[in-house]
Amino acid sequence: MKGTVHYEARGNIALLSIDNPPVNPLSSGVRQGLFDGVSSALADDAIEAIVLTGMHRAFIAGADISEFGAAATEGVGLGEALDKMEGSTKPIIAAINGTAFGGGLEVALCCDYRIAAATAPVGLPEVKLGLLPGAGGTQRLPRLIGAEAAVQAIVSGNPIMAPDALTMGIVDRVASGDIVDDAIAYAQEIIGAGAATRKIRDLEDKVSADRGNTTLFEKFAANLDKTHRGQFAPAQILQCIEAAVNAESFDEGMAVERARFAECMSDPQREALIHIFFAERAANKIPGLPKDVPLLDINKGSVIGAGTMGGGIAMCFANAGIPVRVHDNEPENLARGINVIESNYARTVSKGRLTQEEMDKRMSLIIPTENFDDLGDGDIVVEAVYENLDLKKQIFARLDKVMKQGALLATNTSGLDVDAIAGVTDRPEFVCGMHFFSPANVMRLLEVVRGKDSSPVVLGTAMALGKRLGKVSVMAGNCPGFIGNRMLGGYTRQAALMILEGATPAQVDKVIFDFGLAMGPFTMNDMVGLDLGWRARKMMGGSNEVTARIPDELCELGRYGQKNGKGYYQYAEGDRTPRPDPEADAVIAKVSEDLGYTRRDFSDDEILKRCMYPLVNIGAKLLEEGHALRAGDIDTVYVNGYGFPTYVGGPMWFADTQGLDNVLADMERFFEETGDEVWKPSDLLKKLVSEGKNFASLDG
Ligand code: 3H9
Repeated sequence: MKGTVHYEARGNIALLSIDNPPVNPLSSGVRQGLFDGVSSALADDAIEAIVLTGMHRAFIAGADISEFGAAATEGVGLGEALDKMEGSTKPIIAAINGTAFGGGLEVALCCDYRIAAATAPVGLPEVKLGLLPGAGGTQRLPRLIGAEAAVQAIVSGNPIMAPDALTMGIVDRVASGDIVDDAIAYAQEIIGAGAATRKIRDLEDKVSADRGNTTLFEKFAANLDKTHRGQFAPAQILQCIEAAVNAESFDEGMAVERARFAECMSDPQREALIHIFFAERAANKIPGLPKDVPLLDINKGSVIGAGTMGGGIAMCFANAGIPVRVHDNEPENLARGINVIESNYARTVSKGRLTQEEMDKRMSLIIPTENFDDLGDGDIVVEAVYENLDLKKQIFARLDKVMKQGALLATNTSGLDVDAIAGVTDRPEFVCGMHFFSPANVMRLLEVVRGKDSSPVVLGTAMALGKRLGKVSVMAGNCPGFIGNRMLGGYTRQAALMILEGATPAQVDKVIFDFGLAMGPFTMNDMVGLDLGWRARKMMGGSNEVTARIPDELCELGRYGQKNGKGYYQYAEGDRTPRPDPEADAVIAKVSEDLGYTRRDFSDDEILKRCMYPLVNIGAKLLEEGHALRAGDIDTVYVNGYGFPTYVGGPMWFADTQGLDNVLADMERFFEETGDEVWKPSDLLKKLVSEGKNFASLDG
C-alpha cells in the first residue's frame, strides 16, 4: 500500500501523523492508516481525543490523483475511513500543518475541530481537475459557511489562506506556535470542557437559511458561462450545493454528490485536466539533467529593454522578491516602461489584490538604469528587445564583455536562432533562451530554449528560476519559433487560407471560440493590429505569400483593426465586439477572386480540423526531431501560453481523443486536396497509427 499514518499515544491524546511524501495524498495506505488509527484510538480507554496532522509540507493534498482511472485500489475506501472518523465518539482535531486541498480538506471537515498553521492554504480545487469534492465537501462546507460562500469556494477552487479560513469559519483557530503542540493544547481544552464531539453533518442553521432560495443558484448558474465557459463540473457543483440546501437529509444530499461525482469522473474533461496536471509537473523533469545538478545562485537580475516584454519580465523578478535592473538605450522608453510598471501595480492595488506597501516594496526592487555597464553585476540577464537577430547579436557581444563571469545570459526571443546569438559570445555554454509570453507578469508559460552549447547548469537554473517566478516552464529545442510559435504558424496560415477559399472570418472565429479559445484568429488579428504585419512586410519589400494579400488590402484601405474601428470586422465606438462588415467581406471576396480561388462552403467540422491538425502535425514533427521532449510538454505550452482550453487537454491530447487514425486520414485527404506541406503527415504520426498507439503512450 502507498503511504501510511503513524500512531503515537501522547498521554490521553492519540497523535495520527500522515506520511505519504511529498504532499500526503490519500493513497491506499493513508486511507487504511486513518481507519486503523481512529479504530485504535477508540479502542484505547486511556485516549480521550485524537489529533490528526500531516508530515512533510502538506496536511493532505487530496485524493491520490494517480489512482483515478486505475483498477480497483487496495485497502479501505475513503468513504469508509471518513465514516469511521465521523462516527468517532472521541473528538478529533485536525492540525492542518500545510496544504489541505480537496479530499484533504474533506478529511478535516470530518474532524470535530480544526486548527491550522498560519501559512496553510485550504481549499476544494477539484473543479480544476474537472471534478467536484466527492467526499462530502459539497454537503459539509455549506453547512459550515453557508451556501453562497461554499459555491464561491468550490466553483472557483481557489486556495484560502488559514487566516481567511478562520474568518470564514472553515477553521476554528490559527496556531500561534508549533501546530502539533497547539493542537494538543486545544485537544486538552476540549477534553477539559467535556470532550464534546461536533459533527458538521448535524449543523442545519446555515443551510436552512437558504432553503427555497432559488435565485442564489440561478445567479451563479447564469454566471458560469462567463467564468467557466464550456466546463462540465461547475454546473454539477451547483446541483450538489443546491441539494445540500434543499434535500430532505444530509444522506440524500450525499447521494446527489455521489451521482454528480461519478458523472464528472467519466467525463472526458476530467481526464484531459488531470493529463495537464501531470504534464505540467513532468515538464520540469529534463532527461539527462540530473536532479542534483548544482544551480547558479540567482539573487539579482538584469533586463534589457523596457517595452511591454522587458517591463513584464522585470515585474516577474520583483514579484518573486529578486532585485532587477532594467536598461533601455532610449531614456524616454525607460521612463515610459517604469511608468507602465507602476500603473500596472497601481491597478492591482486599486482592485485590492495587492497592498500599497507590497507595491512599494516591489517598485523598490526595480532599478532603472541608462548605463549598459550597470547590468554587469546581475546573476542573470534577460535580453528583451524587439525581434531582430542582428540587434540581439550586437547586444550579446556587449553583454559578453560586461556581464560578470558565471552569469546566465538569456534571450527572450520568441523564435530566433539561440545558437546564432550565443555564438557571438565567448561563453555559449552560459546562454539559453527564456521565452516569456506577453504580458509576462500574467502569462504562466516560460519556454526555456536549449542551445547546442547551453550547459546543464544553465538549463537547470533557467527551469528552476521559472518555477521561482511562478511559471510553468517547458524545455524547447532551438528551432524557428521553438514549440509554441512554430506550431501557431500552421494554425494561422490555415485560417487565412480558408477565408480565401470561401469561409468567412466570423465563421472561423465562431468555430474556434466554441471550441474553447477566448477568440478566433481574425478577432485576435484585429486586436493586435493588422498594420503591424503590413508595415513589417513593407519594410522587407512586400510579401509573395497569398495569405498576406487580404490583411495588406485591408490596411491599404485604412482598416487596421480594433484600434481604428475596422479591420476584418467593424467596431462601434468604445465597443470591442467584432461585427461582420460587408466592406471587409467584399475585400476578401475580391482578393480571393483575383488569386483564382473558387469560393465554397465550409462545414464547422472542416474548419476546426484545418485549424487544429496543423498544430498536431507540427507538434509531432517537434517530437520526432527532439525539439519537444514530450507530447505533454506541447500540451502544457498550448494551454498555458496560447489560451487552448485546458479541459480539452492541449492539441496532442485532443488528437488522441479524435483517434490518430482519423487524424491521419484527414491530413492525407487535405494533403491530396491542397498539396500544402503542412499536411504531409509526420513519420511519427504514421508510426503511431501503424502501431495502434497514441501520443500519450509516448510519455509513459
Ligand atoms: C480530490 O481530492 C477528490 C476528492 O474530493 C474526492 C475523492 C473521492 N495526488 O505540485 P507539486 C504530486 S481530487 C497524487 O510539484 P507543490 C505531484 O504530481 C484532488 N499526486 O508540489 C508531484 O509529483 P512528482 C484534489 C499528487 O508543492 C508531487 O506531488 N487536490 C497530488 O508545488 C509534488 O507536487 C488537488 O487538486 C495528488 N492529489 O504543490 C491538489 N498532488 O514530484 C493537487 C500533488 O512526481 N495538488 N501530487 O512530480 C496541488 O495543487 C499541488 O501539488 C500542491 C503542492 C499544492 C499540493
